[in-house]
Amino acid sequence: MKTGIIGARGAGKSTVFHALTGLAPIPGTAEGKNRARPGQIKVADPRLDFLEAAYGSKKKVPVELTIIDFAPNPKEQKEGAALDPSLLPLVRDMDALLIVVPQFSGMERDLVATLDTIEGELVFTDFDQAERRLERIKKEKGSDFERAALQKVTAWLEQGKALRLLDLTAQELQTFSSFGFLSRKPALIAINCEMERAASDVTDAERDAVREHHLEVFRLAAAFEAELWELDEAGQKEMLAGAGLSAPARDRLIHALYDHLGLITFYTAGEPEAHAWPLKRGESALDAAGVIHSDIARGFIRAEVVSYEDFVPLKSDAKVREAGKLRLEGRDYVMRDGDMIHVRFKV
Ligand SMILES: Nc1nc2c(ncn2[C@@H]2O[C@H](COP(=O)(O)OP(=O)(O)OP(=O)(O)O)[C@@H](O)[C@H]2O)c(=O)[nH]1
Ligand SMILES: [Mg+2]
Repeated sequence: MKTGIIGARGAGKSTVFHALTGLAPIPGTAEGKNRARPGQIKVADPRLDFLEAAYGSKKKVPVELTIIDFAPNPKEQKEGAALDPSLLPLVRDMDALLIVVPQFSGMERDLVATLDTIEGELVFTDFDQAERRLERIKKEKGSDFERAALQKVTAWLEQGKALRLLDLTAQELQTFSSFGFLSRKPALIAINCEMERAASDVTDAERDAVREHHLEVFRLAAAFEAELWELDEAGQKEMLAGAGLSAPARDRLIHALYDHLGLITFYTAGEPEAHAWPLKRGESALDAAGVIHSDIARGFIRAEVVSYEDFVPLKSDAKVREAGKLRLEGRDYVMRDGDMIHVRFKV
């Protein structure tokens, strides 16, 4: 899961990255691969802590989400634009976007207007890409399906609408799988504000405007939260409470990402390690096996599943079996949030 941060020059993208990952921005101009800097957020998970304790696991492996900070070239990124075009190949590779809208002293931008501008930019970028592709395959034999799909897409984009809002068939999605259309990516809006306003709610009008685009929005005070990394846990709690916040922004971001991307968590737990894994809602036991290891998916025989709720009062595999709470499931079983799974497989 890779989420890339975009937004206007100086909107506070690198400060948001620092706030979320604890990694300070690299000074100076970056080049090549270094223009995309990854940072990890470990997802805090009380269920995983419980499993670690119940099994006496030697190791705990939480879900990690990857956040990417890009280094835009000020000569390439136009004033007010959310993207440096020379970064496009890197941004197309993201699973989701985090769009930073600045509302701190010295840089106040109206949410709705900024969102409209950025959406327009994403739509135009996709339109341009689709048009170029159409031009290239215009006379190619055997490209009828792709041509028709691209025409459907360009007709939609021409109306200024994001691809997020367009129904595409499974086959069309397959055709576009390597395109990385920007206006199709799930995106979260992060309003980067001063500490005093971090705890205030997004207004109904703002939320409605955002939802119209099928997006989600939350507030954070990036500069304030970046400073938290210098304190111990107790100090952080105190600082957050002082600002009227119950949790750091990274927790709120994770919840928003999980909701917005339709993710669930499943577990593999035992004495060696207690491991949490992310999965898309609706995916199967076979998909889950593939997330763990491709060999396990290839040799899949069946899955032994117990739900976390059933495990909690029993606290051991033996008791789970005794109580008849262990289920045998096939490859098509649709995984549920909190499932603990043991895959039987042969290679
Ligand atoms: N007061 C305040 N200042 C901030 C906040 N976030 C960022 N800034 C300031 O805004 C300036 C730009 O922040 P960056 O995080 O470098 O912005 P950026 O979007 O990464 O900038 P580019 O990568 O150059 O486009 C810096 O001087 C930050 O200190 C904030 O929440 N509050
Ligand atoms: Mg930056």
